[in-house]
Amino acid sequence: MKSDTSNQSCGVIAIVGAPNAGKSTLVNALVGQKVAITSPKAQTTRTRVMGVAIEGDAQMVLVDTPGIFAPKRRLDRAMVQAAWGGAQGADLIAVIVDGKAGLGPKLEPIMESLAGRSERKWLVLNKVDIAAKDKLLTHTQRLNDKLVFDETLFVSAATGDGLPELKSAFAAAMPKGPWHFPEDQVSDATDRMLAAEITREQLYHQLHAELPYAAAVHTEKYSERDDGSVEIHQQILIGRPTQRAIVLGKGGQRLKEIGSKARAELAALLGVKVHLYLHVKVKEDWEEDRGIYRDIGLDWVD
Ligand SMILES: Nc1nc2c(ncn2[C@@H]2O[C@H](COP(=O)(O)OP(=O)(O)OP(=O)(O)O)[C@@H](O)[C@H]2O)c(=O)[nH]1
Ligand SMILES: [Mg+2]
Repeated sequence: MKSDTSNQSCGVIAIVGAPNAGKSTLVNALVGQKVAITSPKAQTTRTRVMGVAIEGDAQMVLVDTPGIFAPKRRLDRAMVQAAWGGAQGADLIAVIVDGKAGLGPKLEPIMESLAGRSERKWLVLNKVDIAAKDKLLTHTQRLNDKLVFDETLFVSAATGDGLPELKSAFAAAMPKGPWHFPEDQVSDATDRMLAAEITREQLYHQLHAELPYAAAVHTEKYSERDDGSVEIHQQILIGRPTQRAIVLGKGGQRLKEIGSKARAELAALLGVKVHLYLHVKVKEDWEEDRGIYRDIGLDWVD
């Protein structure tokens, strides 16, 4: 913590929006390090993750949330609850919108729910690198007609375009007060949680179709060896026996590749050598298992 705290400011910014808008990519870019996993598939983020960004004397606690969508399964309902819970009591709600997609059926209900909330709301149009300028302006107009935003900003979380401006604006909006987190802390997730998420990200990146939605990663053992390296044992939980062959791949090659990519990335993030052991387990009702929800960091919803 800095010795002179009198000039410090600190606040919570809730990052909400439809699935796939680029919320997690944006949080990682603002923090300057991966704290949340991302993928081209919708509904990647399952729980609330806090990323901590610093600019001058301001500390910003960015709450990345699961994309809010129409919940059907128990897992979906728990994710939606985590998303809205993340917005609770925030100093600022930043609504992240895919600048190419604009106001679609997935965003409409979110805008309606936001209308009733008293927090300050900012509009962040993301993906300006792939959105046509005239479309962006039309989207912005329509969104501002729906809801009064205090600010509208344009960024590309992928290329970094507009991010310095967004970060400065966020920093300036933070209330005076001491920092919540030590200077070197980038997220509220434990290394154990991060490890499970990094493996799950590889499932999203390396497997196609619907499988990643049907899978979860459960850490069975996480321990430090005497030489400082960490040993991690994880189960990849899948819902159906037929999915086992997909995760394993020919001769077990796919699982090996998932493990090797996840291990390398974790080692880089944690700064230590990592021994990662993965195995696939069929658990048809994992979505009804309270223990898994605790693992993921979600509250059980009835
Ligand atoms: N071209 C482009 N792609 C982006 C940008 N930001 C994010 N993406 C891509 O959009 C996809 C979704 O990004 P995520 O950060 O996982 O989106 P999210 O909003 O967190 O999604 P959920 O967690 O599923 O709600 C990924 O393939 C990203 O690489 C951007 O500024 N430009
Ligand atoms: Mg996400």
